[in-house]
Amino acid sequence: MTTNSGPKPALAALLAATTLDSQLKTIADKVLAQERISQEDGIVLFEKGDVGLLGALANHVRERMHGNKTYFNRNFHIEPTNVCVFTCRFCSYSKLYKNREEGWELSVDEMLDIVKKYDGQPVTEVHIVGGVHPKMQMEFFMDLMRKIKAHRPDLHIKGFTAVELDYMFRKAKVSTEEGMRLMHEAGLQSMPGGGAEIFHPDIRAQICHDKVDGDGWLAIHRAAHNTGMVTNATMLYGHVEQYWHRVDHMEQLRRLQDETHGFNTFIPLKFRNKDNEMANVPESSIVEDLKMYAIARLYMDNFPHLKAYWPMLGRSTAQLTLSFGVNDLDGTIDDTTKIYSMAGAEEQKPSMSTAELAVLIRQAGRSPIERDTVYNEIRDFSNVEFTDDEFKN
Ligand code: V47
Ligand code: SF4
Repeated sequence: MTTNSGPKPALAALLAATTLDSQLKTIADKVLAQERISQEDGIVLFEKGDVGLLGALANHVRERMHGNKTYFNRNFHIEPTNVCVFTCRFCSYSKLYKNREEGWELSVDEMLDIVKKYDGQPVTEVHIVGGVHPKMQMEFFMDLMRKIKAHRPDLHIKGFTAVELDYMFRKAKVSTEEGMRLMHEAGLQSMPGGGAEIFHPDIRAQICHDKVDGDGWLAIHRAAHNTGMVTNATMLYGHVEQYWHRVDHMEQLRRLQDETHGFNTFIPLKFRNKDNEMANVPESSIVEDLKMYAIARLYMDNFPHLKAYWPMLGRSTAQLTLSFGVNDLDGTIDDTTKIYSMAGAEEQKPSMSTAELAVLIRQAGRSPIERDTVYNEIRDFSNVEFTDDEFKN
């Protein structure tokens, strides 16, 4: 962490402007004094904050916490299935069980073959996430994880959203704590942040009425933290929710983090409207997206990291977010993830080599740092020179 050196001239000028709204000035003073902002403050930021001021404030906090460092990791995805028992209206990816011949279902061996494709490559993480298939139960995934670990013990397994785990534990008739312990013993080391959407029941009733509710999502992450695992948290924004629902969502995460300190990263996910039941809902603008990242950085004061998921946003917007509070761009990934391309994401073939990702970060004036899943620094790519071959993926 770097130390606070006071606001940069541009931020100081914005704060000194006589036209600055008095509520915004009070909130900005709190941020500079490293005081926590309230839920009411969060709503004021959404309603009154302009993108310039929010960006300058969030950048101040980002640089106070991380300087120029921008993290990425080398990972790949396994999506076991897109068959799903649930019916989230924003989902462009899943197929109901009755239509399962239109989707895919991978066997343990097929998934192990994906892992083996990376033999000898310097990936550090496999991210396993998919639909909730009624026949793929806890034993199936424990078997998968044991086999991955037997093949490659150093590969970190980040897997399963709270939605998938909630279903698995209920089917296996184990408590959340017991289920989490068993999954951890089988090889699960951390959890991604998916399935959170917006916690408020009025919004869940409209967009994802049949999967685990907000309290259930939080209980699963609490149990993971108590088992010694770290997890991430997401928020699907820019659809039918109001600003106060976003603040309420962030508040619940901030409270759990005060209790457990088990969250690594907060990831705002922009709703995309292609080929889903919410195609009539317009997508948020880039300005709205940048404001969302900035407010997340200001509000989530106990979350060490703020991630922009570049396959969803596209490369240029991802670069911009690095000046709006973001200090992590997820991974090099390869093109095995389909969740976003099917929802209309910018990147239809999300794959970037380490060289491409490092240069993208350097072009934004930041220092690319390769990390492992739990943010141990592996290598600083600030001054590394790449060959033409290294830009290929
Ligand atoms: O919960 C689904 C989102 C999430 C759409 O923790 C959509 O490192 C936008 O959480 N428009 C799952 N978003 C993926 C996820 C994730 C991704 C990358 C990294 C990490 C991490 C977590 O994807 C779902 C949902 O919120 N999603 N459909 C859509 N149409
Ligand atoms: Fe299933 Fe996840 Fe799609 Fe919801 S978002 S329908 S839980 S795959």
